[in-house]
Amino acid sequence: MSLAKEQLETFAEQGHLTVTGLLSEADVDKATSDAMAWANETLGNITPMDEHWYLDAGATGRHLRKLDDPVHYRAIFKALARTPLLVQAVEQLIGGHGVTVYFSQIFFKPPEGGGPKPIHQDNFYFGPSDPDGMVTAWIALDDATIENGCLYYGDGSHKSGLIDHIAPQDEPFNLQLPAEAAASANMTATPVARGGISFHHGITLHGSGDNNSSKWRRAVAFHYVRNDVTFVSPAWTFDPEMAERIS
Ligand SMILES: O=C(O)CCC(=O)C(=O)O
Repeated sequence: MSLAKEQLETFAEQGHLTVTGLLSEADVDKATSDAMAWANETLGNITPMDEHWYLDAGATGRHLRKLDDPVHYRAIFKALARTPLLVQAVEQLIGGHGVTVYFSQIFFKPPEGGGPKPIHQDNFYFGPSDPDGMVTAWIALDDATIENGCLYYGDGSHKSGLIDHIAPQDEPFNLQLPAEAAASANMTATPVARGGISFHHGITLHGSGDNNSSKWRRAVAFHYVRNDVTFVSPAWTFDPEMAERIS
């Protein structure tokens, strides 16, 4: 068991939990280097159509804002998602009947202007049959601070259910709470040290700020689902071929 009873209680109460010590520094180093190598390869080949979706509009210079499905495409991330202590923690949080990484994403948030991620709920994107059957493990590849755009969470917001999201015309890739709901959400900054993991429930409100610093704020998110869960009301179509069964 990698999580203590108090940690499970915190997750149940707050809808998120930050944990350190589940990953080795060497594994985080390897993941960060591989993320940058993949980003550079991608930047060399990106199609004009994908530019709008994947480039960070706020950044100084030409940088990606994200890349999808590292667990499917990159051996290092596939291995990272199988780290035994991490998988044990996930199974404690969503149940021990086997889990799959349904989707995964690297968030780059480059220095000097990397853009924000508006407030949203992951379950709005995925629409799982059991709202408690998914958890995101968000892994800090750099120290995530208020200055470089750490996550913000609505503490306890997973108890209030899903809210309808909108897809703004200029950024349809950022499904998000309508302005009024976002303005009234009570969000708490949650800095995470490099290598730390912030787990969040699929309904927990979360988002992140701009990167106003000279440092990167890179992170990878593994969206784990319990194997008996189906997707009954997704906002988007996710390619099931990208899913990687873990246990
Ligand atoms: O890293 C970010 O800024 C956003 C992360 C996120 O939305 C997620 O992990 O679900």
